[in-house]
Amino acid sequence: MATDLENEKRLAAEAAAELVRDGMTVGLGTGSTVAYLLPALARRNLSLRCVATSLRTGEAARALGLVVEAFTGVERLDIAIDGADQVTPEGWLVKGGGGAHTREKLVAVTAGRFIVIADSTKPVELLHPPVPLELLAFGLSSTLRRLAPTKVRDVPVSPDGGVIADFTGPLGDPAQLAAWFGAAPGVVEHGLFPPELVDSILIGRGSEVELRQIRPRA
Ligand code: A5P
Repeated sequence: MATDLENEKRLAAEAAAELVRDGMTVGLGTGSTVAYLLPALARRNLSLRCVATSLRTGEAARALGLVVEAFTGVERLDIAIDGADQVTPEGWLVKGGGGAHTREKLVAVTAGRFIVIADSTKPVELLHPPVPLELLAFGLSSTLRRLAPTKVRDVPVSPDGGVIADFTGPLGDPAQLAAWFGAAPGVVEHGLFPPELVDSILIGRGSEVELRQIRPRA
């Protein structure tokens, strides 16, 4: 079973790597599905400039010969490719299982096309908890009380010094919940990604890859 899932991740990642063209600027996501993207991209021997959403992805990509730049000076990306924890038919995502959702969202919003890669366990009809959060350490107890039920995750702080936590309450309407998190002082970023961010989702299913086109093709 584990092998089947790994194969689905690999198939989705390899299909996404084929969407990348020579000369592009590319955002690289984080996670076990993206781990299959990096070698698939490196094998294509294209001239690319990449930015990475985590230190781990950056190191892995460089080790494979990909050019990874600091995101500080990059205004626009042609494409970004990343995994997700949950995907709905409408294109809502929950991300941040690896705690990298703040950088992932910044990279996704910068990209002309944001492509999501997933195995067949990721599609859901309705999003469910937990929703990952990154919180400021300053005032943490106050923020946690206002966002209850939210628990700090037992992981290191993010590379930007944020505390990784999980909201475990009911989701209801994801747009309303996203707006609530977005307006809450102390929240650096939340793991709800709206369909407006997503170009398409590639889902590995058995030996096939299902394409869900979220944004209408230009
Ligand atoms: C990292 O913080 C996450 O958003 C990942 O992109 C997400 O958890 C998907 O990871 P896997 O590909 O390992 O399932």
